[in-house]
Amino acid sequence: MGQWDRFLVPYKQAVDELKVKFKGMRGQYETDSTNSPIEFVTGRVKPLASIYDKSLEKGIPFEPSEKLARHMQDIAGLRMMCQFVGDIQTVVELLRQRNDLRIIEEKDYISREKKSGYRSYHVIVEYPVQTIRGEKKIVVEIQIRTLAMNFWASIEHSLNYKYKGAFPEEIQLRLQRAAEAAFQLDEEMSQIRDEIQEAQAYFNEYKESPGSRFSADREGGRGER
Ligand code: 0O2
Ligand code: 0O2
Repeated sequence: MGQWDRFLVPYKQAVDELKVKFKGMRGQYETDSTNSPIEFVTGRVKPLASIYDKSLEKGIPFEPSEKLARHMQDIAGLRMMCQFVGDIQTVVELLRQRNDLRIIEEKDYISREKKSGYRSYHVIVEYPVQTIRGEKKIVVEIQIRTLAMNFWASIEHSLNYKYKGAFPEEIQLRLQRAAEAAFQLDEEMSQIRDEIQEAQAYFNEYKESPGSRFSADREGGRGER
């Protein structure tokens, strides 16, 4: 196993463990029949090519080292998606209450969006993983955002990759406007949050009831649709 592979093993472990734990939080809301502030969770270890690009950008030597681990805070990254802007603070509060991780820093790109139009709430944490050589504290970046913010960020990220950050002015302007439109959508949805959640609770209950065409009890279950 190469040096990089060895260096990245605990990062993968941190991502895998936190993914299970965060998905578990969503599961607990479901068990309680309460609307979950978490819609879905994804996670990844930063690909080596991206670590290389970012180390050049930040002027950190590209080598598996303590310095890199300290200065590149998103080698392990988790993303938690929420339906409503208001859910984001609920999720942040849930993270603050946990005793299996320590929050190092919070970055609020929602009240103060980036110049690109990017909105998201970042929580940088230190998470201990147990290895055969003892405990290792891993820095993890958790991005918390709404589905609309995620939609915008995914699109912008792909375009960024294509244009290598040097967007034509027209595209940059449109992206900024699209970011505002996405935020408007979030605001509109927040206005009818109660209505939406009532409908979702009704749908979930109906889905589980015997005889419902969505019921797993019924022959064919979900696959019947
Ligand atoms: P389910 O049953 O689909 O909810 P793994 O390879 O298992 O380690 P994982 O979790 O499958 O990794 O992949 P990843 O890329 O980290 O996370 C993708 C998860 O996010 C998948 O759920 C997708 O279904 C879910 N996802 C992606 N986009 C959306 C979306 O727009 N809405 C919703 N609700 N979920 C989305 P799982 O974990 O496979 O479970
Ligand atoms: P990836 O894996 O390709 O997404 P700092 O040193 O704190 O000033 P740093 O370390 O870049 O700067 O942290 P920042 O800006 O707080 O957050 C980094 C990550 O946030 C990025 O990772 C993106 O995932 C996301 N992000 C930040 N700004 C934007 C943006 O304008 N558009 C999009 N789509 N995402 C953004 P990377 O490094 O891009 O890696």
